[in-house]
Amino acid sequence: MVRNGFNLGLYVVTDERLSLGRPTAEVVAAAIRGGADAVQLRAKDDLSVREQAALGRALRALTRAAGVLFLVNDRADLAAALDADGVHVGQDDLPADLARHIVGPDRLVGVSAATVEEALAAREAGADYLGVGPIYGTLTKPDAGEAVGPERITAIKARVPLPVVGIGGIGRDTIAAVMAAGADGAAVVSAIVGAADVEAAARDLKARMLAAR
Ligand code: TZP
Ligand code: MG
Repeated sequence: MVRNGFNLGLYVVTDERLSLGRPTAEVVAAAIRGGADAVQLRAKDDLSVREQAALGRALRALTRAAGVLFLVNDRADLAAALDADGVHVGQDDLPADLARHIVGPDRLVGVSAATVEEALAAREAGADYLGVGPIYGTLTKPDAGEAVGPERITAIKARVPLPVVGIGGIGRDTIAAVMAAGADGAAVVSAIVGAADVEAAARDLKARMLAAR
């Protein structure tokens, strides 16, 4: 059961709009070749649920074949229907306890937390891991709020016994600081899906992450 031990490591989050016109399944396949440990399907208003379902089936097949974790952003129903490894919810989505109700006891529920208070509440509601950020400024999520800096990871790890991935503005120049602050992994959108060479970008970030761990 995935909740008994999981490594989010280099956690790639999809964004069709940043993928330079390349199909997301191809981008994800390249990121996996480069060493991605987890993939999150994140499609905001750019894809209908039907389109998300079709893409989700393709990503589930790719990740399963590679032994890579597969999570779905926001939609617990889609995560369960696709037999994903988990769902990731934000502060405006289903709370973790209700997401758990849909995905069941065996799948991961990840929660976005920007503060120690949000992290404690997420743990109380049954979260399995936290996405903490935005660590640095990012153009990818315009409503992400103020950058909290890597020190927020350290503060949350000191109070909340859950795995933490940093997110927001993480790339080749910042991933080491995120890991040094105590993160268990790093979630990356633009620095991977928007790279000219996705596989090389993932490989470089993975090496920097492992060196800093
Ligand atoms: N949540 C907080 S920041 C962010 C999300 C989804 C976007 C991070 O994107 P990038 O391109 O890695 O800065
Ligand atoms: Mg959300």
